[in-house]
Amino acid sequence: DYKFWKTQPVATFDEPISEEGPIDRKKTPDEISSEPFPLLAEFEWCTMDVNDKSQVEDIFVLLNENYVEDRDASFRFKYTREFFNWSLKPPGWKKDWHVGVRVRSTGKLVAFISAIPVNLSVRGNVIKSVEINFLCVHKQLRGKRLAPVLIKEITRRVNKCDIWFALYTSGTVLPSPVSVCRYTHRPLNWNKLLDVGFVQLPPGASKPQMVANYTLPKGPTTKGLRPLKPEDVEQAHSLFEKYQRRFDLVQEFSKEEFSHWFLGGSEQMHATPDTKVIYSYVVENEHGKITDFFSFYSLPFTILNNSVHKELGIGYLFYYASDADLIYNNRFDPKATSALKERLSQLINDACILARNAKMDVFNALTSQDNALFLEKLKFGPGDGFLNFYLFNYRAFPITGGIQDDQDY
Ligand code: YNC
Ligand code: MG
Repeated sequence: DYKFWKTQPVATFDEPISEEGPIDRKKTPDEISSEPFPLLAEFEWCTMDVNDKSQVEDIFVLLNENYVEDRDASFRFKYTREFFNWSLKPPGWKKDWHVGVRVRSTGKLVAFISAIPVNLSVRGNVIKSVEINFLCVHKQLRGKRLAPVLIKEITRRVNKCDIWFALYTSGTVLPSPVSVCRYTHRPLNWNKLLDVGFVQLPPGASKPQMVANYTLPKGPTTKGLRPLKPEDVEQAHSLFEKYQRRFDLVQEFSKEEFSHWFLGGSEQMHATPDTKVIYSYVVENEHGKITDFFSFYSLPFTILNNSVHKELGIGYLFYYASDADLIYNNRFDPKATSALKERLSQLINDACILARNAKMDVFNALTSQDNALFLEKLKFGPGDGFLNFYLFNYRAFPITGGIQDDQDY
C-alpha cells in the first residue's frame, strides 16, 4: 500500500490533474536539516569519491552483485568503471550526491544511490532538477526499509542545493508514472542469443531462417556518415535542440553536457573496444552541414550459469536527431512524417550495423521518442520489460512519445 510513497510529494494513481506544476509548497534550503538521516547503529553514511579507483571498485562490486536482474535471474548488468565515469560525472556533478551506506565494523559498502544535475523541460517549462539512478541495497539487507532512508537522504542533500524536483525511472510500478515505455530488442547475433536463452526458436522456423532474417549489411549505408568529433558540437547540438522540441518531456543539454553525453570526455576518446561506452555518429552533407545525428551506448550483461558464454554485448539506442522533416513547414504534415520515417529507418539500421560491428549481440530501444516510426520495420521485437518514468514533486499531464505510429508495441 505504498507506506513510504504515500508520504512523498508524488502524483497518486488516477489522480485527476487540472494543472501542471510543483506539488509541495516552495521551500528554501535553510528549512532543510543539515544532519544526515539517522541509520541503525551498525551502518554509516559515506560520500563516495568516484575519482578514487578503490571507491569506484566498491560501487561496481555492489552493483554487479546486487543490481537489477531479469526475472529468472540469468542476466545481470555488467557495469564498468568507464560506464560510471560517464554516467555519474556529467558537468555540474557533485560528490555529495554519490551516497553510500557502509557496515561500520567492516567498511563493506551495502547500499548506494546517486543524483546528477539535469534541466528538464516539461512542455516548455524548464525545471532545475536531478536525475536519480543506481538505487541499490545489498541482497542480504532487502525488505528492511533501507531504500526509503536512502531516498530521503539524497532528497535532503539535493534540497540543500536548492533543487526540489527529480526525474527517475524504474521497472517497478510506483505512484505514479508520467510515462511508460516498453523495451524492444533487435537481435544482432541471433545464434548466441539462442544459446544463452535470450531468444527462442519460434515454432515452425529453422535456425538458418532466423539467422538470415536478422542478417545486416557489412557496413553502414548512409552517405556522409562518420563518428561525431569535438569540432561538430556546435552544429550537432543545435540540430539536436531543434529536434528535441518535438517532445513534451526532455532533458535540455548545454553544449558542455552535449559534449559529455555524446563524446564522453577525454577518457572515452581514447577508449578501446573493451572500455568504449558511448558511440555517436553524424551525417555530414557535401556542403559540410550536419543533417543527422545518432548515438548508442554499451552496457553489457553478465551471463549467469552458462558454461560457454560469460557476457552478452548490448547496445542501447540513446538520442538521435534529423532534419529530414524540416523541409516541410508543419511537423504534422504526413509528408514530413514519412520523410522522417524513411530517414530514421535508414539511420537506426546503420546504428544496428555499427553495434554489430562493435561485437554487440543485441540492440535495445525503448518505445520513446519517435521510435514507433522504425521499430517494427527494423525488426525490433517487444520485450518483457517496461520502464516507468517518474517526476518527484511535479505534477504533469501524461507524456507520450513524439509521433505515435499506428502500431503499438
Ligand atoms: C524503486 N526502484 O515501493 P512503499 S531504479 C523507488 N524506486 O516503499 P525496502 C522503490 N522506490 O511501497 P528493498 C523502488 N523499489 O512501502 C522499491 N521501492 O512506499 C520502495 N533492487 O524499501 C518500495 N534498483 O528497503 C517500498 O526495499 C520501499 O530492500 C521498500 O530495496 C529496494 O535507481 C531496492 O532495482 C530497489 O537494490 C533498493 O530491491 C532493492 O527491496 C534493490 O524495504 C535491485 O522502497 C536494484 C534495483 C532500482 C533501480 C533507480 C531509481 C530510483 C528512484 C528512487 C526515488 C527517487 C525520488 C527522488 C529523490 C530526489 C528528490 C529531489 C529533489
Ligand atoms: Mg532494506
